[in-house]
Amino acid sequence: MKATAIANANIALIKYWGKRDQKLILPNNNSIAITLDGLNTITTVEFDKKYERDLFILDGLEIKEGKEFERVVNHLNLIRAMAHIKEKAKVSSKNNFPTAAGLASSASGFAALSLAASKAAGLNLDPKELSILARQGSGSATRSCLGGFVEWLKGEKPDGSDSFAVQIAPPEHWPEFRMIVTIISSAKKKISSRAGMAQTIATSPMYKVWLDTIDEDLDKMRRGILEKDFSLVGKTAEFNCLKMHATMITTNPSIIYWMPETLEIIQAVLMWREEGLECYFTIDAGSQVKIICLDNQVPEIEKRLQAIKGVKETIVCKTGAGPKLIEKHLF
Ligand code: 2P0
Repeated sequence: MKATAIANANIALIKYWGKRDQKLILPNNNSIAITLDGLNTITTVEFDKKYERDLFILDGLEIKEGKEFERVVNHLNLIRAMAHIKEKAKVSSKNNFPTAAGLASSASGFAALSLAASKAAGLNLDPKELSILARQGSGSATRSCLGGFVEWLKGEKPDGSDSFAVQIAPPEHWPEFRMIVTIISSAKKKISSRAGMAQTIATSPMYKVWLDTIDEDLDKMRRGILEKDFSLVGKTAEFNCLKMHATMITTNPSIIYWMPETLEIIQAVLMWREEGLECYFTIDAGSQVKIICLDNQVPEIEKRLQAIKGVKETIVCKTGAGPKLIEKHLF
């Protein structure tokens, strides 16, 4: 009744922003992401009658209450109901990157938890079933249930049975594709994505435009990935990111995740492109900027990033694999 899983984070090229169902976590639009190698969560889960309550340890610290704890317990409850078991669980989880800094830790976190806990509970889920389960922990986790270039289908059904992840292309389809994650601050953000997207739907006049123009972005992105058209992928990702931030900025009260360093990197990327160094940026619900490029540009971009004062660290990621079970348990 013990299992351990590793899952990679993912970064969206076409963003998920807004839910049609808060409880089942059903999105208003499809999204497309790359699963990143190198940014991962390892989670061990054990169901056993020796545990009187669910225990959750994150990066070595026990979390006994609060929203984070409740989300894990709710997820365990879902899995207990699926497996017809009653035992409480011990969950230990470790991220190899800063939590909640706009680096999608909930994506790798709920993908790893879903795989480890379902296995520990005696279930053998296929990727579709796993992504439907992970989705109910955190929307972006749906996409971390497969490797490579992944689309999360919004689905139409009220029960969410058609809202899951599908692979557009495996990691080896485009070995030169890179994402450079820049770290400018490891501080936790003030407004969660969950609250931010709800506020956007409720108050931003731009949200309608977001929904009206999303299919065009999705079509271009799918085509760009399949044809390995780097300019199309980069331009479309950057534009989609800016549209999402436009909906955030125009909520009431306004949500601005960007910090001065964020804008500094944006300006730099635009300038580098004018100079012929082709790269693009994307930014999630946080201040960190991710730069999209091809492998031959990485040394030059890294050199230039290091010259920007506010950049603390850079992490170069390739497209990574989907989640898998591993033998080495955390406890
Ligand atoms: C994305 N984000 O597509 C978008 C872009 C943030 C900005 O998915 O409420 O943590 O758990 O479903 O998955 C972050 O949202 O939100 C996210 P919930 P989640 O990556």
